[in-house]
Amino acid sequence: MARAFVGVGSNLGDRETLLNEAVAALRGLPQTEVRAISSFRDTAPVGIVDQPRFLNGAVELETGLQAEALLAALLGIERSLGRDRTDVPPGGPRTIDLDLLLFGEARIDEPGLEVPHPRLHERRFVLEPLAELDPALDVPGKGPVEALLAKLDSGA
Ligand code: PH2
Ligand code: MG
Ligand code: MG
Repeated sequence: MARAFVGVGSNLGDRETLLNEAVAALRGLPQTEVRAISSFRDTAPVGIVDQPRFLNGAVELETGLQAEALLAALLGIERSLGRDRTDVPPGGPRTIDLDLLLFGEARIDEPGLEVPHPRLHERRFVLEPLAELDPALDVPGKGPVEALLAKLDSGA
């Protein structure tokens, strides 16, 4: 079993309902338990700034799935909740985004699957929900989430 963390985000449609539906779908995955859910926070868009504000959170899972199978399941949940990738630039608006942030202590670099998520350590909308779940949580190769947040706060 692995302890995995999934980032959840939405900036199109009824954001809160979509995040709750995503969590319900995560509960339905085989060999997988939802252990904890962060609060959902309203955040300013990062990257493409000219798009609606996001609702973001993080979910802690205990799973017997392999990382590749979990990723495929996350993409399936995105599709089931109306995610349409046609004609949308990377980082553009979406009904639902489920990102595999951490998979135990694993470091994975495969086409389509990079864990820890490559931009996790510089994104407050990811670090804050993770720190709410576990401030000492280790990001392999980067350090504890609370230290990564402190680094952002200091502007370093
Ligand atoms: N996701 C992005 C790009 N920018 N900004 C916020 N605030 N929240 C997000 O989830 C987000 C973003 C690409 O996945
Ligand atoms: Mg994302
Ligand atoms: Mg994504």
